[in-house]
Amino acid sequence: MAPRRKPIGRLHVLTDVELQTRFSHVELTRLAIDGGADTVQFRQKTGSTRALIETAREMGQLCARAGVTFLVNDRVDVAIAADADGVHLGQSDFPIPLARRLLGPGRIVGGSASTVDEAKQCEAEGADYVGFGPVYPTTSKADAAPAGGLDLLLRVVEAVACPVVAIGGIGEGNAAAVLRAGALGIAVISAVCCRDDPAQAARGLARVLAGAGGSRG
Ligand code: TZP
Ligand code: MG
Repeated sequence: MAPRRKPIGRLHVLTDVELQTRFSHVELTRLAIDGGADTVQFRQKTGSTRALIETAREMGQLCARAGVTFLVNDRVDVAIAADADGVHLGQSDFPIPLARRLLGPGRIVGGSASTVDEAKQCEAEGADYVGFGPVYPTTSKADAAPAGGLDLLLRVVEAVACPVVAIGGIGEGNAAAVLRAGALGIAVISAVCCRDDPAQAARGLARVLAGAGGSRG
């Protein structure tokens, strides 16, 4: 298959149907795209593999039609089956080098880090970007590390050459500060998925990103 690396994107919306139950993953994908998200990440920790693949395929089609990058959290198998643009892998997920071997250079492999050392390791293992967080306190991830704040984000940005996407407690009020610290972009769950109007919420974040201009990512 020809390489077709999509952009990593600056506004990653992680879809979640546990913190909220009004919208499905597919509906959240539509709303996020409508609001200007340039990356959608399918994040679902439970359910049958078949159901995950089915949902991922639907999400991927919506994203492809809109020119939006589509990533799958944790599951390299689901990403491959759904022809996703890439995966996002945590510290205890599928190893980054193996994911790269399976996905090739044309797909995105992102890695989670909550320390400078983890970020360096993600990059050394071949990650295309580092998802650093939590930057701010969050209740959206049960086993999240303590919030690292802007200082640690800044150190991570300086420690790696690859782009850093910041996550954890980010919303319209603090997104600009995160970008000023050098993040390429932001990844959010509750600031979009748990809002009354997720599309409108995404639009607000997209505006902050547009206002912040380019980045050091
Ligand atoms: N990884 C680090 S913090 C976090 C993840 C998945 C949760 C982010 O959720 P929110 O609601 O944007 O704080
Ligand atoms: Mg994970």
